[in-house]
Amino acid sequence: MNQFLSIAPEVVEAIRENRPVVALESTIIAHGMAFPQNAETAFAVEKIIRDEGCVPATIAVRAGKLKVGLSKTEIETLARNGASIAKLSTRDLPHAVALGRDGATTVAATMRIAALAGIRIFATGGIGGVHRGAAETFDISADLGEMALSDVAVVTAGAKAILDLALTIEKLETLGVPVVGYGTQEFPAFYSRISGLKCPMRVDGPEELARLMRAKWAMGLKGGIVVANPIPAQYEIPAYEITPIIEKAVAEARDEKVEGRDVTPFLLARLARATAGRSLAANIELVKNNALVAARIAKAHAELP
Ligand code: PSU
Ligand code: MN
Repeated sequence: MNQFLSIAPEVVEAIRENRPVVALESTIIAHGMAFPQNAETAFAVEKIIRDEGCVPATIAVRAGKLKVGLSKTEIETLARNGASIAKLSTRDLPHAVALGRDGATTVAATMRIAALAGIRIFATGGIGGVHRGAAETFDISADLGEMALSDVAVVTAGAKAILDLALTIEKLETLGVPVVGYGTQEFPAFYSRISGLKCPMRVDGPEELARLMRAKWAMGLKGGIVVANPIPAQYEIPAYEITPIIEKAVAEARDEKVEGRDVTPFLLARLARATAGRSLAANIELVKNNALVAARIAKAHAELP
């Protein structure tokens, strides 16, 4: 066990007994949504995973420890103090650990910590990717690089529509990461089920995905799997409605010189405001749906002969 890890007893036991565990990130709590919806969503997601017979493990950094499995109080602290909590990607972990800091972990950092703990499935809302205008800004989320390194399957509603989805898929192809449509051939665009882009492969159901996971890692192929799971139809915001709003938010970010780790939270907050909360409602529902699918995959993976 890595000396920097601090794993909740319930999670340790489940991992030891090969019972299904689903990892969850904390940046979405601290920086992806506002209070109190962020706390409510974090608790709802953990409950969905428990109701499926799995153990949830929300991941963050506390006093320099890589914490796997947070208490209710710890989740609530992250939710209430959003803006003042550090957003930690993989590159930030050594500093936070060495100096005994606290922070919320992105998809990249959560994948790394989950892999260290031996957790193979992780549910998020949407992974980071290649930002629009990346040819000039070079803004490509570390989530993509991590996908090539950590052996974790990440259930995600495609990638956020604030990104350049075509370039995101290209980058994942270069990195050798399977992008698997879950019950669809279409690569979903977070708020919308349709992006006009295709996934290079498709599976139908948790057993097929579990077999893909085993095949990949048993062959010694390192790295993650993108499980592209579309938002349920009743909650989607059609692309023609959300696209102009996104374009406006991206232009505002550029005009206001928002950079680095602040870009994604800025865009999410602008969208929530511009859609009078509709993007937030969609975000909440797709996260819950991803948690449900991740739990089913975790069970199928634990039950592989
Ligand atoms: N998905 C959401 N909301 C979020 C994020 C994902 O629905 O807030 C976060 C994730 O933690 C992801 C991060 O890893 O945004 C990407 O940030 P960046 O683009 O700076 O890598
Ligand atoms: Mn970035």
